[in-house]
Amino acid sequence: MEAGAGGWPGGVACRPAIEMAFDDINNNPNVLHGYVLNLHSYNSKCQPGLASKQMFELLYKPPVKLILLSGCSPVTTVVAESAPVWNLMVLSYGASSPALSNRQRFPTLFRTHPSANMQNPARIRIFEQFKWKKITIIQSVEEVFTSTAKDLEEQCREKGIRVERQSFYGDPTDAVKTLVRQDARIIVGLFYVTEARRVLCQAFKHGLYGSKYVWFFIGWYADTWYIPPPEEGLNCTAQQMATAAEYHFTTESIMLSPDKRPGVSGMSGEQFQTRLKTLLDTDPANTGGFPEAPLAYDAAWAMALAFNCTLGSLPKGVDLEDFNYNNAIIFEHLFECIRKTQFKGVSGNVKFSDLGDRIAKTQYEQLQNGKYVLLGYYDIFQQEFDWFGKEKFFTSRGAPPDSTIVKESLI
Ligand code: ABU
Repeated sequence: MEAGAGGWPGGVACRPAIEMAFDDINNNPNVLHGYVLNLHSYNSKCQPGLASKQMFELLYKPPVKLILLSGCSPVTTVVAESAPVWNLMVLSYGASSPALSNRQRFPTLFRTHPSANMQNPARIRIFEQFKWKKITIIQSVEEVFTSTAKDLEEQCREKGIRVERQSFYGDPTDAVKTLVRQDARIIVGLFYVTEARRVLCQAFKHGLYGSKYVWFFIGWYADTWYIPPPEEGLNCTAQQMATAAEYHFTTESIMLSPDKRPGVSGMSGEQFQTRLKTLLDTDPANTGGFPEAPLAYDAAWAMALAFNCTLGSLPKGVDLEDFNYNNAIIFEHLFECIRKTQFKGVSGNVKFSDLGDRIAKTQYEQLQNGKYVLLGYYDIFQQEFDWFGKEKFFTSRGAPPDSTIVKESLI
């Protein structure tokens, strides 16, 4: 399963990454020797209804499938809620929703994509850095963003940071007007990229950009995301969008291993990316799913290594090819093997928490003069904050205050 358009157009780069992994695994004599992995895929366009229909087709058309790979959060949610009924494991390479970290609701889900909640302590670290005690969240009403916003609000409250929250479905115009009325200054946006462009355009129209404001956007959009594609019919020019986008901050988990040494596939992160670029027809900076492609490649390896481990652990006389949707024995062995998975992938060390989540560091970037500049890193577990001091603001006074400063004078 993949997401190819819609909420997150990640399939454009993630599909070739998964195909590359299948080729590499099939050509590797040390993994699944004597077996050939076959991919059966559909483009669910990040639409959960369409994905449910496609999943039934996949399951009821032979051959029997051994595992489901899924992309974006809304699709992973429906797939992972249903999969246990067929004794199927789900590996997601593209789902960031914090709501998926729930073993009651998603008992057989593991993901190589870190949860969006990982970004929240990193955001709070920046709020503290610039002494912001009041922030505003604007989000679209999808579970992935609602659960992220709820966690951010709770964590801010614990740190004494006041939070206002606005949500919208589809058209953000009213929500942006409310931000203006509320005098929002430090604004965190949580939405897919099409909505991000609509919000930015409305921010431009309502003057919610420039020296008094700091915007935080999600860091996994393509580098040129704010340039409006003509088919979206946005009422803002590319120049207006670039003006409103200048100096925004982003946070995102590190998805490409910086280690130059090769991992289990024989490639380093950089070598993987160089190879992937040769398979794409479009500019990587503008290709959906390019940042997440290492997670997709590693999801396929996690699956293959777990099959390999299952082959070695099954009782005598039982083989992987005996699997059917009523077979709990093979399923239980596979679950244990994925749970224990640990390897050096092109996205970093792959290892899952008890909730099936991936652990990763966060990186900060800022758009400066139309280019993203790396500002630093935050490691949530070690609580290590590396800040390079490269941030820029519109005035020499530095970071703007989080609200209007009322000057009081004694008469
Ligand atoms: N980095 C892509 C996340 C997409 C999603 O969670 O739906």
